[in-house]
Amino acid sequence: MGVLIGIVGKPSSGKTTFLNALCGTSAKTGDYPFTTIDPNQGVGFVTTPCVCNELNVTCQPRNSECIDRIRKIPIKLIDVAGLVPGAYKGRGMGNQFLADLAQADILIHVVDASGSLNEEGENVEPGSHDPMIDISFLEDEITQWMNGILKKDWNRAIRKAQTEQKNIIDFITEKFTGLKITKSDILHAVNESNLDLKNVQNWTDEEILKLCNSVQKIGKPILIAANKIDKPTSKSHLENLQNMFGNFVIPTTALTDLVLKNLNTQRKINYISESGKLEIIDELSTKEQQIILKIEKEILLPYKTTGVFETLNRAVFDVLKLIPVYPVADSTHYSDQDGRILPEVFLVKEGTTVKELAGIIHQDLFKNFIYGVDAKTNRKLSDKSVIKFGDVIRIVAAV
Ligand SMILES: Nc1nc2c(ncn2[C@@H]2O[C@H](COP(=O)(O)OP(=O)(O)OP(=O)(O)O)[C@@H](O)[C@H]2O)c(=O)[nH]1
Ligand SMILES: [Mg+2]
Repeated sequence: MGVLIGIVGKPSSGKTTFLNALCGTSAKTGDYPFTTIDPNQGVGFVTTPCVCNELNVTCQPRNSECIDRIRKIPIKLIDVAGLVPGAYKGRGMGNQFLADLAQADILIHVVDASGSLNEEGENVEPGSHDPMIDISFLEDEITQWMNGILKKDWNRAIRKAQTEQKNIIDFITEKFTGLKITKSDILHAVNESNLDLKNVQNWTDEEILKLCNSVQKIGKPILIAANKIDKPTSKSHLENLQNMFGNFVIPTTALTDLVLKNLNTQRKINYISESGKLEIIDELSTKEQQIILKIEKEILLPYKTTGVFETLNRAVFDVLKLIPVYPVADSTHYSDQDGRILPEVFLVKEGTTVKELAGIIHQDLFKNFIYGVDAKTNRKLSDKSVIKFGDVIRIVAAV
């Protein structure tokens, strides 16, 4: 359970550096393709204003942190091997990494915006490779991977489903079992693809591929981190990407974030990645001073931050549209049974009902659900009431 973010992209685009910057991990990075073979995992965090401010209480978080009334909520990340065209057929590191992404809710595509690597992640004349190509091939690979899963034993499975009079949406959902794709994602994708559910045996290969592309867009959306913006050749590519994909592109420099975090750990600077705030607190070598000056001028002044943290927050709140909710056992004191105030925060999909929240907390609460209580207003909530951003909720269940 919990949110999992997959970091994907061609070799050497900076995926592992991105993970290390976000999670404080020290997984191996390198300027040659396929440095990563087995996936690396880490835990980063997203932030949201904590409800303790509005309620004027001091919270005692257990599954998260609260610093200056900002909740830091942990998020799991997985960084996989570089992806090359034809990976779904086994090229490069092949299909394995696709399986590693099965449990991901969203993918962050780390792109080399400086255009200095070809599709295989090999060095080319800086600026000469168009990152637009990487974006279409990556989406294509994920779609083809899903297509392979859906089409496996397609004709036989369709006949069987029809004899058993199985609902076709259920049938497709089952095909994607284990890929964290829901029935409502499939329904949405089928509707978007204009496919005739009564005529499934006549769907063409092209139509099925189109369906898989919709399933990918809905079930595993991709946010683009235009990385290496510290390199001069990234400027024009970044503009093109932003013109094409708008808000789905975030300018980033993972290496810069990591350099600043390392200096922060050494207590030479105070650096807050979330805001881009930087302050020198100890003597720096001439080389370090030059690095800081360059970063301030070329990154923090024009872009405000290195973009790394923003990518994660945007993935969780803007793309996945998750909202924070604080379950409590005592709605008067906003606490758990032990009197701990606002101990937990959960991230749930917009539109989640109170009863669904009960199920997320514990299956027993779902089974024995009676009603919910909005702790801010003390109002009773029915099973179908929809959770709002920052709600504090008590679930009342039969014991
Ligand atoms: N200039 C610059 N270099 C970067 C940035 N991010 C990563 N790099 C460098 O790019 C190279 C590749 O970084 P990795 O993090 O190993 O890339 P990867 O995508 O994990 O590569 P594979 O595991 O081989 O697929 C390393 O030399 C990094 O230091 C960045 O923002 N700017
Ligand atoms: Mg790597």
